[in-house]
Amino acid sequence: MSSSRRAKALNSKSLVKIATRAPALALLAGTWPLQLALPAAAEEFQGGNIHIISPWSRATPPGAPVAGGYMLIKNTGGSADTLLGATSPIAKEGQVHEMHMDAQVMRMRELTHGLTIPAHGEVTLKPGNYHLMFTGLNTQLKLGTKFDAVLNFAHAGKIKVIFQVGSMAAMKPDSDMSESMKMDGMKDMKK
Ligand SMILES: [Cu+2]
Repeated sequence: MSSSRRAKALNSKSLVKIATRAPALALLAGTWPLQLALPAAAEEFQGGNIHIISPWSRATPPGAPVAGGYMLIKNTGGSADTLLGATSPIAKEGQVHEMHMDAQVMRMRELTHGLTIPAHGEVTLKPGNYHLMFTGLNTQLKLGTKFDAVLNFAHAGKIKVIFQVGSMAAMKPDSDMSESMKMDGMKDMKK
C-alpha cells in the first residue's frame, strides 16, 4: 500500500474503510477487534457515565519494560466509579499507580483497590501523579504512533480507548522513570 493511500485511510471516518485499507493498523491492533482502530480525530471515549479524554503515553527507549498511560477521566454519573486497571496488546498488564514522596524520593506504587472517580467529578492521570503503568511491555512505543487498550471500571465496565504516543520528554524531561524512581510492589517490572 502506498503511503498516500494509507494516509487517506487513516483520515477516513469510515471504520470499514480503515479496517480494509490499513493493514498496519490491523497489525497494531493485534488480536483486538478492528473497530478499535478509530480515526485520529476521536479523542473522547465513553462507557456509561465515564468519559475518557485524550489518552496519551510517551515514547519508550528500546527494551524499556514499562510505559505510562495518561488521560482525563470524567464521571457524569451520580455515583462514584473506580478505575481498576487496563489491558493492552502492548503489555502484559496495565496497573493503576500513584506517585508519592518518600524521604524526598519520588516513588510510585500500585493502587491495588483502584482509583476512585467521584460522582460528577473528574481525575487527571498525568506525569508525576496518578497514572496507568503498562508492565511487561512487549513493544517499543514510538512517537506519533497509537495503541489500543481497554480500561476496566468497577461500574462502567470495559471501555475501549486509543493511546497516542508523545515524545519521551513530554512528561519527565530529565529522566527515564524505570531508572530514577524506585517502584513499590512492582514485581513484574523486570520481566
Ligand atoms: Cu508507575
